Amino acid sequence: MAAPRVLAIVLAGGEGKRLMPLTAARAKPAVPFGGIYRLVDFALSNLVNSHYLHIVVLTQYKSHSLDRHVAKTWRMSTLLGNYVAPVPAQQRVGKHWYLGSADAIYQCLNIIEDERPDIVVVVGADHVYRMDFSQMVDQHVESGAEITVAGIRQPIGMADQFGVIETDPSDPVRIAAFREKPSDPVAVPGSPDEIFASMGNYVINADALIAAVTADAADPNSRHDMGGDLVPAFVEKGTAAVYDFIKNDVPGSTDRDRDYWRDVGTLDSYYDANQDLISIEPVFNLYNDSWPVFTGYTGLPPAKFVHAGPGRLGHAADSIVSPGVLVSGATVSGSILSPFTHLHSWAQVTDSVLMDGVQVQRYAQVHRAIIDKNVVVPERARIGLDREHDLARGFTVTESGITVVPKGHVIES
Ligand code: ADQ
Repeated sequence: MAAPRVLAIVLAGGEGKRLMPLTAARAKPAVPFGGIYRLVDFALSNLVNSHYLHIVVLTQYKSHSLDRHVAKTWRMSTLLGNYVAPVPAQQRVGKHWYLGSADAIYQCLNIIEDERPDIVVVVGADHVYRMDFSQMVDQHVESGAEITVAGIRQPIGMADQFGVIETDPSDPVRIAAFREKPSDPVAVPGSPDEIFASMGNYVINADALIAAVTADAADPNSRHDMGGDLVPAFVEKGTAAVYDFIKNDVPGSTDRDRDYWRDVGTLDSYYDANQDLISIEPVFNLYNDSWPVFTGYTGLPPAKFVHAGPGRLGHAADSIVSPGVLVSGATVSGSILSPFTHLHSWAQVTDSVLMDGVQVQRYAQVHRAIIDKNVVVPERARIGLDREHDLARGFTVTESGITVVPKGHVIES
């Protein structure tokens, strides 16, 4: 049988309120991650590595840096007809923005109609993971379902953040019930502490998707959401299947990161996922060149470590150091340094994430902090060492004590 024609849609219009202040000036999928990446790079790399090369990225909220990143980084040769195209909300069907993720697809039906795919792969834009979507498509075609939802086991305490899937005991691939963010979740049979959570990734027959979003658009009671409205409608019809992520076999994965998937929806989960990259045996391995994560930086100078005199040995341990970084007589551990961060003599940076262009001046100390782009940490300043002082200066301090300094913040000396 010929391989199906596949169009991929990346839902990238989400606001990411719980990631404030990192999302104050940019959409969540554009939030920098792991030094040189943006969150959307993980979904896009997965699609490209799965050989799906007709991709539209639906953007809306504060989309400028996201549109620019996608257009600049992911521009492909059009010679073979392949593309990754950012599609900002266009108000094609009325004078309103996307009302929800299903409405975003409805408003872009012209793209599906022009492209005429057999199957549409719809994925979220703000998760860190590796996945071969072609394996999910294979199961989808074999099962005869109209929609297949990717599922992963998660702690039951997190049920109110996910769509929760209940399967049919006599046919474990069929979804018997699906509830979006329930307060009374049903656990996985035989595993009372876990739920089967939707990963927000769907494989859908193109005809069924067109019919479903069109019906949804006409329903005045719908919130026009993929998880809240569209998936439950397919479940009701009995045509929804689940693809268990545990089956996904990505080349080069280690036993440790084979089923790694993180929804970096909060500042604490964002911080933890960054730390997962650092450990000696990484929880998520960026160095798997069989399934690379692509991103945009080119033409940067190499990172440089300078011994700036007695007692000023510039070094970094247990850290990720991007190109363009300069560590001059400063000490770094357990941290992520993004391009063009510059650390000066006697500065100390521990267990932190520094975004592009951050400067840490002499004798300054940064501990368990996320510092957004281009912030200058002045001489002798201390960040992340005194919670009350950090709050008083207008920084965000998370439940687990991570201090977040927003983009453009001027820290007083
Ligand atoms: P949430 O992440 O809460 O749950 P949502 O906020 O709709 O759902 O975000 C899903 C994706 O759609 C994100 O990539 C987001 O950027 C994008 N998005 C949101 N609103 C959009 C809009 N108006 N236009 C375009 N894109 C938009 C979803 C599912 C759950 C599932 C979790 C997994 O609804 O069932 O468990 O993802 O994290």
